[in-house]
Amino acid sequence: MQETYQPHEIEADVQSRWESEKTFAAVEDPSKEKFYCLSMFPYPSGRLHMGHVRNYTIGDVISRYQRMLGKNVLQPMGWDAFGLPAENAALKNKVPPAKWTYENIDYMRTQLKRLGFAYDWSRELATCKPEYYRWEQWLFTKLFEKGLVYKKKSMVNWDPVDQTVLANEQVIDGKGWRSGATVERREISQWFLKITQYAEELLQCVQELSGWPDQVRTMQQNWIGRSEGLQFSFDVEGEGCPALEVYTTRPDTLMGVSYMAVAPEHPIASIAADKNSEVAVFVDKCKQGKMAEAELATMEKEGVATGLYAVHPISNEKVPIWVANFVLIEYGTGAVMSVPAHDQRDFEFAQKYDLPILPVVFPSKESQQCDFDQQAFLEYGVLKNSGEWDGLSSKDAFIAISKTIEKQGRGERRVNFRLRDWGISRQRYWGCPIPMIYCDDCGSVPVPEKDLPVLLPEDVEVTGAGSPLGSIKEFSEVTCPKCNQLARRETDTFDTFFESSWYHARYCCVDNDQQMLDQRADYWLPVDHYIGGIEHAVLHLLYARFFHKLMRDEGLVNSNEPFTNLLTQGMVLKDGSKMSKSKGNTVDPEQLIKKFGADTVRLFTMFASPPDHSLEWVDTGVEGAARFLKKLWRFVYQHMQRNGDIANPINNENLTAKQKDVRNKIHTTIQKVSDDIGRRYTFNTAIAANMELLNELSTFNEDSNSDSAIVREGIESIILMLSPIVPHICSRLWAELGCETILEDEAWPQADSAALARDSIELIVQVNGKLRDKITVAADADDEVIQSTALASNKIQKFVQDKSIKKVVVVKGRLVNIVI
Ligand code: ANZ
Ligand code: ZN
Repeated sequence: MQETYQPHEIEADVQSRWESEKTFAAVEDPSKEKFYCLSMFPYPSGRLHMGHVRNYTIGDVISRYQRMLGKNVLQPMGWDAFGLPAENAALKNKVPPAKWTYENIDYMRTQLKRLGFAYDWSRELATCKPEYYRWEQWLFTKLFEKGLVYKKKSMVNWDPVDQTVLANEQVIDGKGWRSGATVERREISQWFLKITQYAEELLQCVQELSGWPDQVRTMQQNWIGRSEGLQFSFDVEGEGCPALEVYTTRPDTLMGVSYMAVAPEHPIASIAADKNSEVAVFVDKCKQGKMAEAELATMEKEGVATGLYAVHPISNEKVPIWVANFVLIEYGTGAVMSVPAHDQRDFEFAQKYDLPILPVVFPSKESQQCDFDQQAFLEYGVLKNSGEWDGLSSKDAFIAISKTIEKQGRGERRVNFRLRDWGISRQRYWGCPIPMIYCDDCGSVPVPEKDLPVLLPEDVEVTGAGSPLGSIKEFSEVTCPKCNQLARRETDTFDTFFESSWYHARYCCVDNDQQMLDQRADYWLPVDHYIGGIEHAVLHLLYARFFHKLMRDEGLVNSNEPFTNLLTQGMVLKDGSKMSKSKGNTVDPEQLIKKFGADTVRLFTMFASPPDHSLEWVDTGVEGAARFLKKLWRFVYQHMQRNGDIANPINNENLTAKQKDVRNKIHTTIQKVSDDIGRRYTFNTAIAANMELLNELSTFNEDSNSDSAIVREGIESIILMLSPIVPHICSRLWAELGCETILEDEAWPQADSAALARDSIELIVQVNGKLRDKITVAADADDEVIQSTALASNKIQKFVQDKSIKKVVVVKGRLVNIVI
């Protein structure tokens, strides 16, 4: 054994053994319990960053630990390879996006291998390859046949100078990122997937995802946003004006309506704009600014009166109709009945424009408070100022008022979801072509199965002015599959969330070129543990859950949900802010690996904080991790110098007190670390416990063969326990110890109960504070055992006899006091 720790030599050697022996190739074996561990695959941006390293180390620790528990583990890796950055890079460097992407993949693959992750590389996939995306094209055509796909007009960001559609992230302060031109909103026709048809099931199943963080479950629920309410119409005064349909979750507040508000895109706004220039100006202004939903909550509420009036369905009074920027055209009916006394947005708007505030719901409990001059009262309560409904609770009034409106034939109660259908068309080049053909006679025709995949031409020049696909005749000019006349191919591509929605399933059978999925998917799925960033808590996870259900309904998988357990890692920070290129505070993992080796980098990222917390990067922390590995190495080296690779058996009976103490430490550490890694996922405390154990072993002199046997037991335990985290050094040390097995085939260590039980100890027993006896119990006996041992003593029995016992106080390690 070498005297000094040489990480680079060791890591290269161990990795080449893993590769040549295919140590981590996963083979389906129905006789073994499977464990599918998946880390979110990276976008091949060029280089790994610390966030990747941390995420993938977490996944690797879980995978390797599960393998040691005897599970049949699958841990795959691949590339989320389509997307905008490739197009931007192409523009900048004049290389085709495909070339840029493939080069990045090669580079990052080498980096991942250098970190020693236990991936089954034979299952690697890249979503930009036809072997992959052909199957999502195929599924899309199936969904089209099922009516789960449709086309409708929807708004995009239009750059009038570059003549191109911009992604949201390409619009900076309302201007095109390249041209600087003011971005316009344009309506164009796009494809949608009917995710709303699965809204109820997606919501229901969230409740069963007990292996997910509560925070993520709540975010999913809020995004789906189920609400129960009443949808009904108000008549509108004036000739030719259609009735105004609204959706409300608070029909109990109907008598408090003081105005109506419609979205700027609502037909009534257009009617008013034709007659009234002030309305027209306002509507135009609203259409320009694109509005993220988050902004809506905080933005200044603005509006303008249309001059039109609705008629209240109960009081028959005139209610003014306003156009307001806080009403969304996409939600509900794009119009609301405004009740300023009970809705905060309506309240602020009413104050600003001096509209009446009519309270109709009042507190029913003392704990509730209201001050209608200050703010809206949002809670349920008791009705007043509401005629025949006065005195009813909000709940009862909800039903009673809804019934009245339903009887009038104005509408009905219904369930609404915030969730919108998923717009999947992107006017981008570097994505999966949407497999549709437009024919003048036949309309939209899906590409027949025999013509799939629709190949994306890879050797193209990107100019920034629109997608190049439109001008490539060989791509866009086709014959109609139905009538054979000249037709046009769709030149839009899928939203890249499409690819990441089903890669978890494809890993199970990447080599199948006949089918999207086969029965191997049902062996591995669902994913047992999924690890990734919190930034994917809503969209990616929702789309992947949706796709899983689509695939299930297509008979491709038999599970309902894709991910049983979810771990969302925290951010990697430096100097208190997120590591990012734009802030210039990144730490390059490659440099660190060059300097210290992969194990040190892995150790530090796991030691610095628990995985779901943010990690504050400190350079000295990495050095500390390197020092610990050196110390471990030296300790094993010294033991080997004294003792060689002899492994003597240990007989727990014949040990000295000191020896028993050390064994006890070893085995309590095994217990703790098993819990830290297996249940709590606190790898930092697992590492700390091993450091402590190593310290304890270091203070113990090896004076006899049985001393050495115990030290060796300690060393073996540390190596096994740290092997998921720092696999290279552990693998080598294991071999140095002369073990015949390879470390990767070893089982997780089990705590020895004989070693866990401490020696017996003596306790004083008092009755009413007076010493009456002494008892002997096991050192780790719990209070119950101590109490019953004390009460069973003959001497004590004499004092207690038939008197009733008020209480028994146990002072750990010292005494028992019985109060009678
Ligand atoms: C009257 C009312 C009175 C409302 C009241 C609330 C409180 P959720 O729960 O998210 O479904 N609303 C409906 N459509 C809207 C749109 N397109 N843009 C903006 N707001 C809209 O919210 C439903 C409530 O949000 C509806 O109930 C409506 O305001 C508003 F004391 O109607 B409510
Ligand atoms: Zn045709």
